[in-house]
Amino acid sequence: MTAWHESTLTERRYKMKIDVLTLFPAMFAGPLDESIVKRARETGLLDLKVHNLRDYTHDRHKTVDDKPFGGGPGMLLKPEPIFEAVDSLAREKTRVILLTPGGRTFDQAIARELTQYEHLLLVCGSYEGFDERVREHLADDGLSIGDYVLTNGALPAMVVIDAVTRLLPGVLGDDESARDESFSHGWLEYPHYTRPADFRGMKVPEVLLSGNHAEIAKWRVEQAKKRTKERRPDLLNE
Ligand code: 21W
Repeated sequence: MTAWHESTLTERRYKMKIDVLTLFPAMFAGPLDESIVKRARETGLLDLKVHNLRDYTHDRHKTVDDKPFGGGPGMLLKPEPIFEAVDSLAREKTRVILLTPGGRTFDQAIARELTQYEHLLLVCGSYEGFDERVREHLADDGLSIGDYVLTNGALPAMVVIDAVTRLLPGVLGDDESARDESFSHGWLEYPHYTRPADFRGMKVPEVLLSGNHAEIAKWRVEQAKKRTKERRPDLLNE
């Protein structure tokens, strides 16, 4: 089978579009202009644009928040600017995702799932969060990155973008991708060492210097299991 057939049949879709809606667009300068995400953007595999929610207001003060009906502390994001922004940015195939503490907890399986969409619109939470009508009528999904309290959804959006981008076809080299697959079997990684074999009296385990590849493979599996049992027993029952 020729290379031409291969690439035709494996149906690799190139270029993902990600739009981000946030009150803090300046936070996104830096993390997404470095490393692998930078390369993905430069090679055209990722088309990323960050939009300021305030640009979708119409009043003089660019108001994006208001008090909750029924009382209580804090402010909520008003629905109008968010609906207007999503109406203007979303297209037929857009997946609209809220970054919100009450969302599904983001993990590697969700990252893989998100690579299947050609357009993501990430809407960052701020203040006490969203008016429920945004959740109910505008969003396709909601994501949290874990059980800790952040100031807003910008860092979570960057975490999602980073994790999804490196999974897009063509973003990692063949080497990196293959390595990645071999480590996604649910255990923590075994210990790694590089030269020197003796650094300030701290020695690399003898087996790794032995050249016995069967022994090395066995040692690595044992170490990975031991580590996982000690540090992440939750991974063993999945
Ligand atoms: C933090 C908004 C707390 C609202 C108890 C019940 C997006 C986030 C965010 C923020 C509250 C994510 C309250 C992990 C995060 C985010 C800002 C709610 C009142 N307390 N993933 N209700 N952690 N955070 N506070 O904080 O928008 S994804």
